[in-house]
Parts: sequence; structure tokens; C-alpha cells
Amino acid sequence: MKTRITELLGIEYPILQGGMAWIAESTLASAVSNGGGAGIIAGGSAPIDYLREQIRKAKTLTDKPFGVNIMLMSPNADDLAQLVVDEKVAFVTTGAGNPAKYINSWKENGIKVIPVVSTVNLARRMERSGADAIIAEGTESGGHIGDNTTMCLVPQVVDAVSVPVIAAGGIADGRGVAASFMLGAEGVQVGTRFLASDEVQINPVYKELVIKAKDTDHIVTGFYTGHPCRNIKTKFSKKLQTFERDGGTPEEFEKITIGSLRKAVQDGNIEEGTFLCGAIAGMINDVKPCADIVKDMFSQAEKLLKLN
Ligand code: TUI
Repeated sequence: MKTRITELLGIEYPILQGGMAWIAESTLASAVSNGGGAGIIAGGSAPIDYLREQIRKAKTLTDKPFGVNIMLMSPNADDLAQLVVDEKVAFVTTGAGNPAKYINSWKENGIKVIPVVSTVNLARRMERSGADAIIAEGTESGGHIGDNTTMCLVPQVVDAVSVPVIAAGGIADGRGVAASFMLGAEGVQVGTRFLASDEVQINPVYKELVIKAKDTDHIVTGFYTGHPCRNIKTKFSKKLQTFERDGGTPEEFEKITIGSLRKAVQDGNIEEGTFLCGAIAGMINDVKPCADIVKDMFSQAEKLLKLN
């Protein structure tokens, strides 16, 4: 399945792994890259020394291209923007903001730039700023989300820009890949499916929550902080939702949720952790190696699209 995305990144299958904060580290990223996709190390709000170490570790685990996701709300975003240049990372994806001020420097250094957007307006601005491709991320995604669905957003972004578009949000098997291609995308970004992989480094409690999740087991919290986040429905996330509805202040919300991503990923702390996940979690029922996830997804998609 050759597209402008496989060309741009020098990969076999047009799939990017999501830049999941606290989760997407060198073991996962290299496993996805070795499986023919594009693995990604997430910057999140991690310290720069840790990220340098992860990038260098990934280079020992794969000789295939991998990227780094820069979460633009992080206080370390400027330093990470420079680190990817120093480490000659193949490509960068960005989220939770506008990366325009970094794009020239990345491009001068041969780094491919792929911003994540949740609106057509930002997609247009990113193309004008020199983005090589755009990830159009629907509200089905896990973590920080926009309002528009993948089904509605992707074709509108495809119509608005001429660089290749990657669909994200709610894609976890070959049907999602095929549907994305029918909408005009030339690649997919997948996050939640890789939470149920052999190589992901998360607490087993987190993996179990994803596998056990039903279609309705996800929830969006943090609306009024301006950063709504989709996560797995737990007693804790339901409590947060009630707290918001009952008029708890954003400051109090911040206090309760601080450190809650780490508590989920590292400790599997069901009482105080925020387990980010996409709306497709209900469809994911098994754990397999990243390479099989990628291969199975594309053999199913190719059959559906009658490419072979
Ligand atoms: O960034 C994501 N997903 C994320 S980031 C994250 S870490 C976090 N934790 C707590 C609160 C907030 C973040 C967890 N998941 N996805 C990409 C994405 N980017 N979705 C939406 C956007 C976005 C939003 C606003 C992109 C740009 C933007 O503003 C552009 C502007 O003009 O400033």
C-alpha cells in the first residue's frame, strides 16, 4: 500500500503510532518501526535528559525511521524542538498547539513535519507554514481532543490542503484503515490499539482495562479546563465528571488530577489514575505484537479495498 506517506517517511505501511504521553517510549516506538510502521516517542512533559536517552535507545533498537511527538503545552517544548534537531530525528508530530515557530528550523535540518490538527482552519495554516503532511484527529481519539469526528473532519481536511492527510481517531483494524482511505486519507495514526500490544510498557492493570472495555466504557473529562481528555470510564473518572457538573473549580480539578497520567501508566492506580484511551477501545479484545497489529490491519484493509 504505497502512498505519499510511505514515500515521505520511507516506511512499508502508511501507519503512525500515536504520540501517547507517558506511554510511547523507545520499546514501543521501535517495535512499531520494526513492524513496518512509523513508531513515535512521546515528549509529553517529560524531562529532556530522559527524552534524549529514549531517542538514543530507539536508535539501538531499530534502524528504521521513527519520530518524536511534541506536546506543545509542555514547558519543555522549546528544548525538545531543539533536541530533535540535535539527534537528527526523522520526523516530528505535534499536538495541543500551533508549532509554526519551529517549522523552519526543523525543515532546514531535514526533519519532516506532521502537525496534528482537529480543525480545517489549523490544517490550512499548517500547510502554509510548510507542514509536509497533516494528521486530522477526530474526537474519537484518546487524550486531548477537538470537537469534530474523524468521519466529518478527515474529508474536509483532505479537501482543504494538498499535502497528504493522515486520519486519526477511532481506527483500530483494517476496516478503519479502509474507511480512512475512502475518506481521502493516505495514512492512519493509531494509538489505542497499541495499548494492547506485547511491547507497550504500561501497567498490566491499564492493558486489562482496555481489553475489558465495552463500547460505552469511555468518558470525556476536563471540558471546562479547556483541555477535554477522553479516558476509560472508572470510578475516578466518573467522580471527575460529577465534580465538573457540580461546579468544582478548574483549580480544584487540577489538584485532583495532577500526576494522574503517571499514576495510571506506571502504577495502574485505579483510584487516582487517568487511563487515556480512544472511543474504539471496546473493539479491542486481544494482545499481540506490534508487528502483527500492523500486518493484520493492512492485510484486512487491502482485501476490503480489493488491492489484491
Ligand atoms: O495532543 C493531543 N492529544 C493529547 S496531548 C495529551 S497531554 C495532556 N494532558 C492533559 C491535558 C492536556 C494535554 C494527551 N493527549 N492530540 C492532538 C491534538 N491537538 N488534539 C487537538 C489538538 C490541538 C488543539 C488546539 C491542536 C492545536 C490547537 O490549537 C492551535 C492554536 O491555534 O493554538
